[in-house]
Amino acid sequence: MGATSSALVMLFALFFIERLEFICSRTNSNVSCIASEREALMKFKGNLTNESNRLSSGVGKDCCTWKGVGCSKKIGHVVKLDLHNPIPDAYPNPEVNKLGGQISPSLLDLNHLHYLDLSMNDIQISNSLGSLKSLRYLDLSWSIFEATIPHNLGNLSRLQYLNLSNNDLSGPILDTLGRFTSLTVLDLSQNSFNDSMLYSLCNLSSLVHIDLSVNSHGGAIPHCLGNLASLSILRLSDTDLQSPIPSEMGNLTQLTMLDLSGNGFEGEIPNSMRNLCNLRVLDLSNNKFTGKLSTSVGSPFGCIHNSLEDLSLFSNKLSGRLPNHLGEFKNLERLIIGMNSFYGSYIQLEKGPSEEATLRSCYGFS
Ligand SMILES: *[C@@H]1O[C@H](CO)[C@@H](O)[C@H](O)[C@H]1NC(C)=O
Ligand SMILES: *[C@@H]1O[C@H](CO)[C@@H](O)[C@H](O)[C@H]1NC(C)=O
Ligand SMILES: *[C@@H]1O[C@H](CO)[C@@H](O)[C@H](O)[C@H]1NC(C)=O
Ligand SMILES: *[C@@H]1O[C@H](CO)[C@@H](O)[C@H](O)[C@H]1NC(C)=O
Ligand SMILES: *[C@@H]1O[C@H](CO)[C@@H](O)[C@H](O)[C@H]1NC(C)=O
Ligand SMILES: *[C@@H]1O[C@H](CO)[C@@H](O)[C@H](O)[C@H]1NC(C)=O
Ligand SMILES: *[C@@H]1O[C@H](CO)[C@@H](O)[C@H](O)[C@H]1NC(C)=O
Ligand SMILES: CC(=O)N[C@H]1CO[C@H](CO)[C@@H](O)[C@@H]1O
Repeated sequence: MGATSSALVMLFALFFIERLEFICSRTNSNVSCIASEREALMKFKGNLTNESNRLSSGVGKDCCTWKGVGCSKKIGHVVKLDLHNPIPDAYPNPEVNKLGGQISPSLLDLNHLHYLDLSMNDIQISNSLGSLKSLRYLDLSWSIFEATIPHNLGNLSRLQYLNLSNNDLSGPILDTLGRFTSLTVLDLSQNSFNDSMLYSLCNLSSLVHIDLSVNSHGGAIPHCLGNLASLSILRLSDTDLQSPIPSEMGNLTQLTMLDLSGNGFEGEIPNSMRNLCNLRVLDLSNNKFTGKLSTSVGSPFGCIHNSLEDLSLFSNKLSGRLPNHLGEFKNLERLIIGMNSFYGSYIQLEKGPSEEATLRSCYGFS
């Protein structure tokens, strides 16, 4: 549990520090904008359409006080641009808050930019993005108007947070993923990536959160994924993955959430997964897993019994008698086991230490 907390603390620290620095810089009237950076921002703004009140200048010429701009208190440089669309579903016209247009190369004059959030807009991304070498946080979710990704994005080797979700992307970013050695959070979900990229993540040991769900990666989970010792959240649902799960998944002891649903996984659920002592949510539904529960997650040994809160095995080819010791899952609140070939009348689930911690719903018993 302690180790999980530290992974989560790392994750939150990343956001919190960014935010804190932003607030400090915004409220400190002494930080004033560097002239060349003001010029760059003006050009950048000039190439955007519908900039709807973002980057609006406050009082005077100090660009550090502009909405969405953050400067470092220490060095005075612009370090943050947060231009996410605050009202993505504006009624009646959802387009009205979206930034449009192109990213101007003038952005490169912001040498110290480490935070860029352009999410929920309609922006044309250019290659200049790959030259913003100081970037640590990049959010382009729901934002890329033309579905291409700069080929040189891999040059952003300091990135800690990368979110490209919901862009209908397919393309060569995959070749360069392995260069993001500082990456903590990677979200490529809801795109059309069609090659197996998991292998290239194996050396990225800082990863805490991976979401590749809803793509067409295909292939298998590589054994080396078990190297990602800090991984807490792994979402791989609906990605056309196949083959058995490697037993090295049991090495990911910091996992709190594992979603492998909606794929073609087969074979037995590996015994080693009993060792996932921090796993709270396990979704293996809609796959082709076979074998008996008693030899896998349902085994009476291993600490997964203490942590699991939500378990779905719905729609697999699991069989055999439902093991009595299912009742030993102390914190299980939801269990979905329908569409399998289990037998056994019913399971007595033990009450947990408090009412909240007892099983709330249980589907699939025939
Ligand atoms: C940005 O705007 C300038 C001035 O209007 C124009 O010359 C330039 O072509 C634009 N660049 C892009 C990338 O749109
Ligand atoms: C810009 O906003 C106006 C409404 O203010 C809208 O009619 C127009 O479609 C938007 N243009 C783009 C490119 O989003
Ligand atoms: C980006 O990386 C490529 C190698 O993949 C290199 O050729 C190029 O010069 C780099 N670009 C910048 C701006 O550093
Ligand atoms: C990525 O962006 C989407 C949409 O903005 C958001 O819902 C999601 O939480 C982000 N992912 C991560 C891991 O932060
Ligand atoms: C992936 O998609 C591209 C087009 O975007 C296509 O050329 C390529 O053949 C596809 N690869 C696979 C393995 O399906
Ligand atoms: C991981 O690192 C090792 C040692 O540096 C290297 O041999 C291997 O090719 C790397 N794997 C990937 C997938 O990049
Ligand atoms: C990883 O898992 C494999 C297979 O379960 C096991 O043999 C190996 O000892 C584990 N490695 C570590 C570092 O825990
Ligand atoms: C160096 C500098 O500009 N210091 C100013 C910071 O802001 C306060 C008031 O907000 C001024 O009194 C200082 O002179």
